[in-house]
Amino acid sequence: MSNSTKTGFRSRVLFATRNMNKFKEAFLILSKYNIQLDHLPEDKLEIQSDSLEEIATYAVKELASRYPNRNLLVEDDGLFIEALKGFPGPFSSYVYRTIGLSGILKLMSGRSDRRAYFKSVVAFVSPELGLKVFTGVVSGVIAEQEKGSQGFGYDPIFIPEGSSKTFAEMDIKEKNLYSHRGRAFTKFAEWFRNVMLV
Ligand code: ITT
Repeated sequence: MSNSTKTGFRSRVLFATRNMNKFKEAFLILSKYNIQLDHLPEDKLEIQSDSLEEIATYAVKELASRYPNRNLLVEDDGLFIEALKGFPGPFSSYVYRTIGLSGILKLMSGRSDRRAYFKSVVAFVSPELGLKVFTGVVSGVIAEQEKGSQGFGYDPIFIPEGSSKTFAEMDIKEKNLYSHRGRAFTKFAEWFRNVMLV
């Protein structure tokens, strides 16, 4: 019997993201808790806001109007660089697509304060359990140059506290031990397992 059949429809969760890397990382965490994560390759509605919580909450509620009676998840992330007063933060996606990693490294050139953090906000909603928000943060530094070929997005320039490697030099399992996503989805999984008795 497959895992998804065993866990049943009620405890299955739909994760709306266009980013397969995010999905794979989240899938690995939830599978340890016996929670079946299904991929919904759909755009989420992204409002303009300084708050990742507000962006994720709005998006998951809007999704619920299109997919009623389901357990739904969205995740919004940001990279916050201290020396740049939190830039790119909620604009991380736009900044990645425009100036990219080389643009960030240029802005950081000659700066000794390289501290930064990643934040993940996971928003869940279902008719049975209502709305819940989980956050995960990882502190680290911006590398002097791009390193590694795994992962996605800002991974080649972010070194988490406690490691000397960038996220792009780690496989998914190792990245999950440190990452903002690992922390947020672990919080979600512990809560969901308890309420659903998965
Ligand atoms: P969605 O479809 O889920 O929105 P996305 O890739 O657009 O996928 P976000 O808007 O949440 O995701 O992410 C904002 C930016 O931060 C985006 O450029 C990502 O590539 C980047 N990012 C998010 N998580 C990351 C991680 O774990 N490592 C590196 N970059 C990350």
